[in-house]
Amino acid sequence: MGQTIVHKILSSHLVDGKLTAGREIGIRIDQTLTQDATGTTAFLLYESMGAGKVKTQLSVSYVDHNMSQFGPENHNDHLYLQTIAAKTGVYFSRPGNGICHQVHLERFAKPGATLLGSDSHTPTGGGIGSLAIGAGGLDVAVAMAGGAFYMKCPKVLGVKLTGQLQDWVSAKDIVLKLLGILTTKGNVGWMIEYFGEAVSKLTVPQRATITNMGAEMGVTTSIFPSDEETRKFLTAQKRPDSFKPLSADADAKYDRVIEINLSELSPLAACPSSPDNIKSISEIEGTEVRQIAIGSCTNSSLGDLMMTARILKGQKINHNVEFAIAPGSRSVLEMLSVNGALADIIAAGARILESACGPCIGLGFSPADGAASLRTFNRNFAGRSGTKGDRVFLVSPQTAIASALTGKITDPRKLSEILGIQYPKIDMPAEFVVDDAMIEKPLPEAEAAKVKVLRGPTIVVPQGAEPLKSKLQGEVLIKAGDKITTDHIMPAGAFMKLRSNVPEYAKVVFNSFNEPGKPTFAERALQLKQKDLAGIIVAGQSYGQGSSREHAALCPMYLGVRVVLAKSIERIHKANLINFCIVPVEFADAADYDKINNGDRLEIENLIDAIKGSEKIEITNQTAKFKFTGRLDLTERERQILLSAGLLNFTKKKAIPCKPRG
Ligand code: MIC
Ligand code: SF4
Repeated sequence: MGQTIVHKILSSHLVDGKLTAGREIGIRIDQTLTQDATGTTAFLLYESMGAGKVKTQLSVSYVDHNMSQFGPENHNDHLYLQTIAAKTGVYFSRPGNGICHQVHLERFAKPGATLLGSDSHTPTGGGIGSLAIGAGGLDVAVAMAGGAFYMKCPKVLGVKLTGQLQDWVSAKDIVLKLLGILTTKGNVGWMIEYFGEAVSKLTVPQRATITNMGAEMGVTTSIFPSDEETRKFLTAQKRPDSFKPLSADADAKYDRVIEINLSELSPLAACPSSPDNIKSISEIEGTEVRQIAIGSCTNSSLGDLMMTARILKGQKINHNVEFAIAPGSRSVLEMLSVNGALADIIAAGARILESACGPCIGLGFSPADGAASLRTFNRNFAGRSGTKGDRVFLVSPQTAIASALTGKITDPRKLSEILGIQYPKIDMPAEFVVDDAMIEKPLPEAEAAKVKVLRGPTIVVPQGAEPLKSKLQGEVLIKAGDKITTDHIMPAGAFMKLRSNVPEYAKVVFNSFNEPGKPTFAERALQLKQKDLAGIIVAGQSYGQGSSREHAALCPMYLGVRVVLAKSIERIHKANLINFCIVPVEFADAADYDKINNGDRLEIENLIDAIKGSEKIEITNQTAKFKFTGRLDLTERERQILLSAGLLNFTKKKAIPCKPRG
């Protein structure tokens, strides 16, 4: 039987296990990426492994998230990252050079390569045919040290694209359509592979918009074939040698196929406050909008910004709307300025934000109370914009600009009727401006040895976990509902500057659930810890959606949380829990969730024995006086990690050198 692209790349990188869906496999990682908000911890943990120079073909450290620099924390992190990169043979993309995923796509990603990134949107690289996977920083640190990356061998969902996008309908609408079908939960263990006649009509950045938002579905990654469009993009980026063709065999079989006819698509939006709350623009048309932003790693490519400039040429932003752009990379910004498009955007009344994550992660440009905000981003989780009770809609650049001109949510297809604006056809340049001056290359050995690593006083080396005890006694610290995101667990925005100081950052675990005048989650957890009782988190379905931030495990671990008991847990977060020795348990019978309350005392008699070899674990609710069963869905390796008190110890004990399969 023929192979899918996913299987071709997996089999050429397999170092452990067999390619049977659901079974654990280890793959060799060719490239890694880290960004500052997760990278500081990743490099601190990497240092504590004593691994020296990175063993990958290429590792890049980006600074793109924490760029507001209120106080010394962010700059301390930047200096640490710059010097540790120089020491360990890692490329360093300086602040201002752009958002990691956009820059990586432009300058480094390769068809057929494996890429592991400490950011959930690493699958952006799937747009160029890379098998690009998001993971926690510790997993990336292990990969930098030459270790394999472990995951369950995925099932492959083939998404067949047919037809042709109509004018004013975009790649964003394709992925929003798919989000409406697949939703943000229930897709753990799948990878998406795109195929079909319409693929060749999408540019690499359009494909990257689509693979980027696979992260919102919870799939392990998404990938496109590598074809003439890929060659064109790599040639325009002046790295034609990185090209290699890649497609599924004609008789490849997918585990499931979904077909999307692009000719039938219309502009869509993800409405507040979940990326899968999809409505067509016609359903929400006319809603008054006060704030609009174009940017983020989803929609900030040259094509997106040229579209913005061409539509805005000679127009003015509606006076009720604050409108901002954040180009995805310095190269995009420079090209806009050289070709004059930036002048048209400025003349229309746009605010120009720096090439960084910015408002996407609640760092500035938060909307007013009650104001609807339209963004071309990928996440609209409640409060992520920095405003409690926010109303954020995720849309395409075309819809965003149309609405910016009218002040109301507007179907861009009506722009010609309303303002006489014709659809601008955007041709990609044959050559991009390529200037890697803001990317520092690895140093020769002798020079690297002389580099002094700068670790400012706000940087605190994270502590490892305590070993688990055989008898666990603990208390339910929080009973949360379905679809709890890592933004709920570990808020970003203004708190993100505390990323490299776990004791401080841990104070805001589950901050949005804290009530004024009552002890916070962190205070209650530390009180329990002092009494030698474990903290337990109880949650519904799809716990830990969204970002890869391992702080959502590391900080609860610091506070003494030892068990997460949920109806289901998302892939990256589950791996992070295990890496930091928090036991992920799923309810065998979801009905037991209803019988547990905040503050209940739970007891597990034989925790270590269960971790050693059982798929079930018996739990007693001493408060409500009943016993129930939890599921331990763990691979043998994950059991060993838990028994070793986390991945760091496990790796120190038993480093797995990563060799190609012979
Ligand atoms: C996000 O979009 O939520 C982030 C911020 O990029 C995170 C990483 C982080 O929390 O640092 C992600 O997507 O993994
Ligand atoms: Fe940055 Fe937003 Fe992309 Fe995360 S989703 S990497 S915060 S732009």
